[in-house]
Amino acid sequence: MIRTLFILLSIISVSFVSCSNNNDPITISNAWVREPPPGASITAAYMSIQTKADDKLIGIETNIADKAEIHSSTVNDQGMVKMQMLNSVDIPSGKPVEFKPGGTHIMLIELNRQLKNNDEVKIILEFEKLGLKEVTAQVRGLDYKKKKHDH
Ligand SMILES: [Cu+2]
Repeated sequence: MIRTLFILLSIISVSFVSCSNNNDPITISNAWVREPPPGASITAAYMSIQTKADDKLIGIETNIADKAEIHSSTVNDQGMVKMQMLNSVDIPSGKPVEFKPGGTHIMLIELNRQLKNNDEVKIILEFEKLGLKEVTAQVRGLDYKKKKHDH
């Protein structure tokens, strides 16, 4: 009986420890999705990604869009934003990598439902070494600087 209790307690403490943030090799902060204009079927997700070892982000999965791609943005001479698909993004150990408007971002293509301000969206990041990481991103409203996107 005591032995059973001990095993039970150690299982509980192990699962408690594995849930704590300090032990997680991947830290995601400020994850958000831009609220698309009504009827639009495309939007972008942004976040800050930090890992405890050198790794690479190699894929994105989500159930809110048919496709999710990693894109980079560059501004050309005419001030137009050009986006390019990336196969992976290096995440160096201990240095946060920012996915942000005007920079590297996650493109959500063929949205399968209308996203509204404050909705929560699940996005799964796939890392080359660390595997999968589920992220909850908050949808933020349309009060942002508009830029012309040239796909
Ligand atoms: Cu894009």
